[in-house]
Amino acid sequence: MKTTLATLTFCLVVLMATGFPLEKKGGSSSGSAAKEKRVQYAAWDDVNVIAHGLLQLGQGLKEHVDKTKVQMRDISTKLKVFNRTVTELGKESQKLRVEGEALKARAHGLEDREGQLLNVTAELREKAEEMQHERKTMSERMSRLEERVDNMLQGGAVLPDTNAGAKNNSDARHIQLMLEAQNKRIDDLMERIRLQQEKLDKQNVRIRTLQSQVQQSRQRPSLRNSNTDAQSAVAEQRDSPVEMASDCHELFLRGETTSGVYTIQPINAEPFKVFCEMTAEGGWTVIQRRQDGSVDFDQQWQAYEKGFGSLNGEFWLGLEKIHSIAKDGGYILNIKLCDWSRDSADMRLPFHLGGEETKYLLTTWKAEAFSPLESSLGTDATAACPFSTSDQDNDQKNDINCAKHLSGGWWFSNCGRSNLNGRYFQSPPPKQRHQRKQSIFWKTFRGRYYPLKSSSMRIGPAAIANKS
Ligand SMILES: [Ca+2]
Repeated sequence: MKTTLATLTFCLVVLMATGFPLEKKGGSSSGSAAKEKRVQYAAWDDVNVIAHGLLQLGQGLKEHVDKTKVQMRDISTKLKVFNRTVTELGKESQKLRVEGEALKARAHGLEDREGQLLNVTAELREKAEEMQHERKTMSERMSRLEERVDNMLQGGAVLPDTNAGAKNNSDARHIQLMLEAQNKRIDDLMERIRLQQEKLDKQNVRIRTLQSQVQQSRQRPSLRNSNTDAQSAVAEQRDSPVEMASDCHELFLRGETTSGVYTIQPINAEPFKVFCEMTAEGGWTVIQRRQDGSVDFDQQWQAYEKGFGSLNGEFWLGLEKIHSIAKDGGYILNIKLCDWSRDSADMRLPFHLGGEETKYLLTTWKAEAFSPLESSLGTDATAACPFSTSDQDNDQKNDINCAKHLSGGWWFSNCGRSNLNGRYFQSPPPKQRHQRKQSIFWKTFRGRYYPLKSSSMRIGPAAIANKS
């Protein structure tokens, strides 16, 4: 461009220097023809020079326009790329925001749970303190009594009233028994407090991890990196044993409200799948379901230990899994029965299930006496019963193998009280008694020979049952 301008300027200067011969021609009208011709030649040269200059100028301008076009194209390509990047960044940051919100919500949920656990722990601690106080009072009374007994024994010859001595002795024995019972309760409570504390610690770890994740996803400058990191951190968290809920109620407390199949991991156990029934009061873990006879329940010890059937249909969860969920205590067993005229029964009993070494001893208890309905499972006389199958006879009938005599595996005592794992009979049931007695029955609901239409057994922490 500069060169073009220089050329043009040069041409103009040349023109000025020649004194614009064409104008001069108009100025001297009296000049000769020869002179005129010379002037005309000079003017032609000038025109050539100018034309040449203009040509160069034109070329220069064209080059400049071409260059500018290329530059414009570059700039517009760059702009497009920039626009795309801005849109992508916008999307990424939106995704991150959503993820951050989800993490925050989870952290919040965990904080709530921590609060609940703290309350429970405080309650338990209070109870334990009360117990300890009671124990102290008892032992004071005990030592006073012992003192009195000693005094009486020392002055035995002088004391004619032997009845009073005997009475004091029986009082002392009574108090000693009470004291032992109290001690056992205190030990139980201490153990529960320890377990609660363990859970609380795990929750705390989880809350801290989540909080730091939320923090990180907020702070990280590179959007793309933080996105993948947060995702992998969440995935890691899901896979870690701390993350898995220990039962359906914990899932419920974390915000799961839909019944269905979930994976849980009780403390000191491998993860496994369960069917959770989410109700308004909490999350129940289903351990048995009969409804259509689609699964054969006439199985042996190993099958009853591991579990069988389909979680969405009929199934037995498995003694080992039930034990691992409920081993910490404080669980309720909820049994539901239904007959063919749609009458139903519903029982809730606190229970404890021992491990393999106890043959999965089922213990049930109640503050008051068992109701007639409940007495088909537990009675005040025999509230604890080991599990039996046809290949493991642990029942209380010496001459009979209840499981072989009937069908399936159950906590058989005398073969005649209940069996929810018996054979499934469609309606109408067989007429022969010896067949019907192999069925699913509950003596104190519809009698010994009535094959029930459906049954379900589920377990949940006592906290659920107290709510309903
Ligand atoms: Ca037997």
